[in-house]
Formats: sequence, C-alpha cells, structure tokens
Amino acid sequence: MKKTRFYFRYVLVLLLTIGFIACSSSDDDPDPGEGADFRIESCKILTVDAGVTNGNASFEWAVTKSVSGKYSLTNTTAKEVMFAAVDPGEYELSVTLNSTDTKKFKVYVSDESKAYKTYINKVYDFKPAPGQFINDLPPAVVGDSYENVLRRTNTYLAKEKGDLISLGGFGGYVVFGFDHTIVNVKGKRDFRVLGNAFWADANPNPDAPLRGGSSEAGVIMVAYDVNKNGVPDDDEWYEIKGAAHDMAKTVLNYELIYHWPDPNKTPVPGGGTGTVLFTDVEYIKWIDNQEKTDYMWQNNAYNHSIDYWPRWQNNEKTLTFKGTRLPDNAVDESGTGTYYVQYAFAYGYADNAPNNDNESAMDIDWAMDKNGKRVHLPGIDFVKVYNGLNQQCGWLGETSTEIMGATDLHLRGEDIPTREIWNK
Ligand SMILES: [Ca+2]
Ligand SMILES: [Ca+2]
Ligand SMILES: [Ca+2]
Ligand SMILES: [Ca+2]
Repeated sequence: MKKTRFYFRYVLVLLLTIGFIACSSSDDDPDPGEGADFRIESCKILTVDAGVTNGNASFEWAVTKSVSGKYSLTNTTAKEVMFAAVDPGEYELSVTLNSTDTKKFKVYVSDESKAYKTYINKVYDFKPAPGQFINDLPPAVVGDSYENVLRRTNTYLAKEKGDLISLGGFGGYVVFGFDHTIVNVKGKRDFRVLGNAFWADANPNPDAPLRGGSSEAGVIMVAYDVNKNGVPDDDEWYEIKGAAHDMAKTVLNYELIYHWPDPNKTPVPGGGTGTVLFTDVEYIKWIDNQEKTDYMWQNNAYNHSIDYWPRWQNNEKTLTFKGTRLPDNAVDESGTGTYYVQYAFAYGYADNAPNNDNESAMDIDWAMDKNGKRVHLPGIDFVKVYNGLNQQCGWLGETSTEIMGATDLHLRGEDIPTREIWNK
C-alpha cells in the first residue's frame, strides 16, 4: 500500500514537470508563425488544430516539406487537418488563415516499433452465401460453430501467402483488417485484394472487346476506424465505386433471401458423372426484392456431394444478403454451353482481374457514401468484400467470389497510379 502511494506521488511529480517543460517551451517560442512540433509513428493519423478561435477564419492546409510523396492530408480547408505518412522523417505542414497569415507545424514521423504486416492481420467476420465451395473453402463440418469457422478463416487469410476462401452466391462476405492504417496516398492506388481471377487464353470469340476469363466481381467496402475502438462500426463503412456501379443494369440496395434447400428438390448427392454437363438440379430457392425468384442449382458436373448451406448455420432456414448487384457478366461464347467467358469490369472489384494486374489494386479515393458522393478518407483499417453477382453459368455453377488475401501497396513499395473516376 505504502509502495503504491510512493509511486503515485512520483508519477504526479513527473507529470507536473513534463507539463511545466511543455508550457515553458511554447511560451519561449521565438517565432509566432511556428506551431508546435508533433511526433507520430508511420501509418498513424495525426490531427493538427490550426489553433485559432475566430469562427470566420478560412483555412488552407498544405504539406510544405516531405521526405516522400507517400502521405495523406485530409480536410485541408477545415480548422483541424488529418495527416499520415508512410515513410519516416521530417515533414512540415502549413496552414494559411484567411488567405494571409501562415502558420507552420513540424511533424516527425518515426518508424513503427514493431514492423507492420503488409498483409491481412485479422479476419473479423465471415458470412458466405450458399454455394458449391461452401464448407470446403474453408472446411466446415456439421456441428461446427461460427467461432470455429471464423478461426479457420483467419488461418486461411491472415498470412503472407493466403489460401482461397469462397464467398458463395450473391452477398456472401468477409471482413478483415490490417495492423496499421493503410495511408490514402493521393493519385495512387493503396491496396490490393487477392483472388483467383484469370484471363482466358482461348476465348472462342476472337472479337471480344473486353478482357475476360474467370472474373467474379466482389464489391469492396472500406472503413477508417474513426472512433478508434479497433473494430469496424456500421457507420464507418464506404463502398468503392467500381466501373459497373453506374451501369444501367446495376441494382443498388439489392436484397436476396436464400431458403433452406427444398427436400423435394434435393438430388442424390454426387449424381453427376463429370462427363455429363447438365445434371444440375434446382436446389436452393432465392427470392429478391425485385420480384424475382429462382434457384441456385446444385452443380453435379464435378461430382459435388457437399452441402451448399453453411453448415454452422444449419439452424437458420433463411439467409438474407444486401448490397449492390452488378450486371451479369458471363457470356456462353461457345453457344453450346461448354465455354463461358466472364468479362471483367474495367476496375474497382475483387476477384475481377488477376492478382498481377493493376486492376486488382484499389484507390481509397474511389470510396463513396450511401448517396454515391465521393468521400475523403485519410486511410483505412478494414475492408469488406461481398459477392456482387447473382448469376448461374451452366456447368460452372453459380458465380462466386474467392479471396486469398490483401496487401498494403505502399508498404510493399508498389507504385500504381490511380484512374481518375470523379471528374468525368
Ligand atoms: Ca490513394
Ligand atoms: Ca470503429
Ligand atoms: Ca468462384
Ligand atoms: Ca474466382
């Protein structure tokens, strides 16, 4: 008890001393144009207040010295600006008040104490829709709990070389995060979502105007941890506006309800032979909010004998998913059902372009709010990917987004210019 009190007094004295030094150094500030100095770690958001109370003041913030272009400056006409940098070193911010007085702030950016991971740190949520690879990627057995499956999903995705997981049919999703904030560098793409998309090397249609092959667009959402509680909250999410978001056939606020497989429609498992292409059977009924209903067919072309319904949700008789539904992108280029080409959207989706293609890389500046209006985020901590397609492709079965990881492009030293999408 005595000891505790001693430490308390010691800490109190120390705090008072620090406080005194801090006050006296700002009192002695030789230049009224100089603001305080700031110290911050790489990839952390710093908020700097211009420090005036005049309600009529106008503010114009800028970075006037930097060690590299890998930084973000957000809210540049507000009293409080947000700054974050990837590379350690000395930076200078300046704010011009009422277009006349300029005030300068030094920011010392230090290396992180423990090296950041360039890849996913943690999977927060995994809710796939029914599909032919569910209970397989990752595996789940009858009786598995959600917690077990989430742990398994972490072992698949939260590492440098990830393994594939399937999101199933429309709406199925995964939410993951990083151990740092991915900085939104101006004019550059900031992160990549890894899937298993590939370009067809033998499209039967040589005149196809678009790139295609296996492209199963997952819609991407991003979140900046505004309230710093370490988890993504509902009001922190923004959707990345990809190339298909403005297309006429895109349905915003699409909603789909899957129904537990109808026992009268369920076929004998493994009934297909692998050589007979169309042994598919109506399997899981869905009803959407566009007055349409149909079935996800059970795909027997590969002797699928597994359950499509997530086994850890066997006590739920319906599963509801919401989001942006993208236009169907598959074309049977053979005309006989043997060769489907899924055409890629130009940019902005997961599992849509190969992992070594620039179009699997995203710019945080493509994020928009619920009204489709551009938002300016200093960086992001979390990413959500959901399947944006509700589509059957013959013997290929339903279109399902796969994910095998995600990376911070700046930490990896990948310099990929953005596409300007907002000034068109
Ligand atoms: Ca950017
Ligand atoms: Ca949060
Ligand atoms: Ca797939
Ligand atoms: Ca895929």
